[in-house]
Amino acid sequence: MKKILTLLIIQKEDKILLGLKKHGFGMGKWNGFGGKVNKGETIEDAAQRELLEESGLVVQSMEKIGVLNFVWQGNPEIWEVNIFKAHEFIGQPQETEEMRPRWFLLKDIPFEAMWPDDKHWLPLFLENKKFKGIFLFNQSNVIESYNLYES
Ligand code: 95L
Repeated sequence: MKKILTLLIIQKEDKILLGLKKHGFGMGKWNGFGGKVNKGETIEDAAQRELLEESGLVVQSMEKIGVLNFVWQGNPEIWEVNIFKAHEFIGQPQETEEMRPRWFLLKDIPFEAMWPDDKHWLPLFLENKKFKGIFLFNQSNVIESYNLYES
């Protein structure tokens, strides 16, 4: 069982926009914007829709930077997360039911309050290096093992 998901991070000069997830899975962590791809929707359309739903922002162009697979111990689902970067956007970041957006300077990225895989791939992302990888999480959402490579 494979689920296709999106993750979009906006990078402007020396900062990135993240959102504090207010409810549900990953609550309390600073995330990129994204979610599930619906039937009949392209991955790019889903990335833009989720950004709008979660932050109020519209982007017209984005770049695909990476693909990560997440495997969960005790769960047959594999998540394929398609990771995009945008530089330009329309609108002002809005707090939504789901997310509280905030800009972080690249030197102050809150890795301790992010998903633990981020410290591995976000440095590549910030340097526009394309990557692929796979992360195995245990039932406490701790990384058991991973493989990550530039592509
Ligand atoms: N900026 N990174 C994220 O938003 C992120 C990173 N890794 C994850 C791993 C599992 C998961 F369920 C969610 C995320 C996630 N949102």
